[in-house]
Amino acid sequence: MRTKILLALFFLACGGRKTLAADVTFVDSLFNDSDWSAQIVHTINHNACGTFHAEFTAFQVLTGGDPGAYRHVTHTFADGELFVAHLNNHAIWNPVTDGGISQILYSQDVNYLSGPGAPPFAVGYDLLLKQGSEYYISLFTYTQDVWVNSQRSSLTANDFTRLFGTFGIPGGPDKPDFSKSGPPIQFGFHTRNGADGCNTYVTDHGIDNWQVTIHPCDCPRQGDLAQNGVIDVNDVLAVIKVAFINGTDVQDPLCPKTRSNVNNLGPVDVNDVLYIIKTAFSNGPAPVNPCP
Ligand SMILES: [Ca+2]
Ligand SMILES: [Ca+2]
Repeated sequence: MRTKILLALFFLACGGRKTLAADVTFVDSLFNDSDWSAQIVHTINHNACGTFHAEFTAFQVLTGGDPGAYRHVTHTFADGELFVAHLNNHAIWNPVTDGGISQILYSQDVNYLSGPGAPPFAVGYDLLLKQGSEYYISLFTYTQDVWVNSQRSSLTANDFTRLFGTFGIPGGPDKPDFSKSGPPIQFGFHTRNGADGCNTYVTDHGIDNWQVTIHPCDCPRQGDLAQNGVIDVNDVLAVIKVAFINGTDVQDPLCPKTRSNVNNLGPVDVNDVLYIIKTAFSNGPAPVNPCP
C-alpha cells in the first residue's frame, strides 16, 4: 500500500515535472519495512573504557504512531557514537532529468520513547540525503517522550553538512550538488546517539509523517522577454521599460528571479540594462541562470 502511494506520487511528479508546474513531495506515514533501507554509516570509538558497542534496530510498528503505524528505532551503544542512515527506497531525485533543486522543505514527527535519564537524554533525528557515496544531513535533536513535529523550510545545499566520507573515508564534496548536472539524490533520515560513559545505553524512539518537498528550479528563458528564443533589441527595450518605467516583467513559475533580472543580482536596474545590451549587441555573456 505504502509503496503504491509513493510510486503514484513519484510518477505524478514525473508528469508534473515535464510541465515544471509544481513542487514534488515524498511522504511516508506508514513505514512498511520494504520501503526503507538502513545501515550504520559511521561509528566513533571513544576508546575510554574498552567497552565500545554500537548497534541499532529499525522496523515498522503498526500502532502508537502519530497516528497509527510508525518506524521504531533503537540504538544500543557504549563508549562511543553511532550514526545510522535510513533511506527511502522510492525517494530518489535525478537532477539531470528532474531538474535542479531551488529549495527543500522538510517535516517529521519524532518521539523519544525511552532511554537513560542522563546522559544522554536525547536522540538525533536529521533530514538525510545521499548523493554519490556521500551522506549529508540537516540537524534536529529530540528529548521529549511525546510526538514532536519539526519542520524546516527554504533549505538549500548550503544548509546541509557532510556527515562523513562513506564508511569513514573522507574526501567528498562538503555540500550536495543541487544543480541540474548533479548526480541522483536519495532522501531519508539519519539517527544518532553517543555516550562518554563505560556503561551500555539503549535509547528507544520513533519517527512518523516523514515528508520531503522539493521545489525545483527552472529558468528557461532569462532575458528573453519577447520569447523568440534569442536575446535581441526587443529584449533590451523590455528590460529598459522594467528598470525605468514600470514595464511588465515575466516571472517563470519555478524561477526565483524574473526574466529581466539578467545579472541575477538585486532588483532589475541599470546594471541589468547594461548587461543585456552587451549580450544583445557586443557578444557579452548570456543572462545569468539563477538556478544552482
Ligand atoms: Ca503514521
Ligand atoms: Ca539585477
